[in-house]
Amino acid sequence: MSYEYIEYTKDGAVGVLTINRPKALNVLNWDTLKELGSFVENDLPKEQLRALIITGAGDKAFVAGADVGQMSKMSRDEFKEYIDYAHKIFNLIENASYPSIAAVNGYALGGGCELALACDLRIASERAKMGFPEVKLGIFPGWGGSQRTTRIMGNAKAKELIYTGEMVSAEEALRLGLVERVVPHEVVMKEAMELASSIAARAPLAISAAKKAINEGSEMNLKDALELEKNLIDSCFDTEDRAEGMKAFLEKRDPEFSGK
Ligand code: CO8
Repeated sequence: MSYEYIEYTKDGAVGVLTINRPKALNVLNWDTLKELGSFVENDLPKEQLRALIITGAGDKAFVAGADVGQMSKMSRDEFKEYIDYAHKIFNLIENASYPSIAAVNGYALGGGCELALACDLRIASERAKMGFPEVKLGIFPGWGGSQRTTRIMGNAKAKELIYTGEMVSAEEALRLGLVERVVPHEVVMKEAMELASSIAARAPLAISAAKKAINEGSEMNLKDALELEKNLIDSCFDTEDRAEGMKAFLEKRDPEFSGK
C-alpha cells in the first residue's frame, strides 16, 4: 500500500512514524487512521526494529484528535467502525513486542491523546497541550482514553480531565503522569531519539518480556502477575542475549545484542 498521510523513516534500529497532515493538525480522519493502521499492522518492518517513535508533522500538533467533521456525518455503523478500528490499532501499538514512544510535539487532543497513551512512553514539547475535549462534542474519550487515562493517573484526576474537557499544559501533563518528560520544543525529537536509542541498545527480547510482564501483569492480581513474571524471566534464560549480556559484563565491555 502507498501512504499519503504517514511517513516512515528509520535511524539505526529506531523507526520514526510521522502522522503527516500538518494543515489539519494531523487529525486522524478515516483515511489517515486507515493508513496508520495498515502500516502498523502490515507494512512496518519489524525486523531489527528495537523502538518506534510516533510523532506529528509540523510545528503545532501531535494529533488533534478524531475528525469532528467526518464524525458529524457518520451513520451509526460508520461511527462504530471508526471506534472499533481505532481500538484495534491502538491495541496493536500497545501490545507490540517493540517499545513505542510518543514524541508529543504540540496538541495531543482527544484521539491524539489516546494514541499517545497507547504508546509505552511519552515525551512532550513544552508547547504541547493535552486533553480530552470530547465531552464538548457530546461524546467521551472512546478510543481507549477513559481506560488508559485512569490506569495512568487514577480515577479522580482522570475524571477531572475528562469531565471538564479542558486542555492541560505540558507541565501539568507531567505532573498528572500523562507524559514522562517535558523538553524544550526544538529538541523534542532529539530527546525522543536519544531515549529510543538508549532502549534500542539494550536486550530487545528482555525489553519485550518486561513490556509483556508490565502490561499483562498490571491487569492481574498480584499472585497471577508474579507467576507471569516468573514464566517470562525464565524464558530469558535460553536467549543468546542473556548469555552475551552477562558475558560482556564480566569481560568489562559493552554487550552486542542480536535479539536472539
Ligand atoms: N477534527 C476536524 N478538524 C480539525 C480538528 C478535529 N479534531 N482539529 C483541528 N481541525 C482543523 C480545523 O478545523 C482547521 O481546519 P480549516 O483550516 O479547514 O478551518 C485546521 O484543523 C486548523 O485548526 P484551527 O484553525 O482550529 O487551529 P487553531 O490553532 O486555531 O486551534 C485547536 C487549534 C485548539 C487544536 C483547535 O483546532 C481545536 O480545538 N480542534 C479540535 C480538537 C478536538 O476537539 N479534538 C477532539 C476531537 S474528538 C476525538 O478525538 C474523539 C476520539 C474518540 C472517538 C470515539 C468516537 C468515534
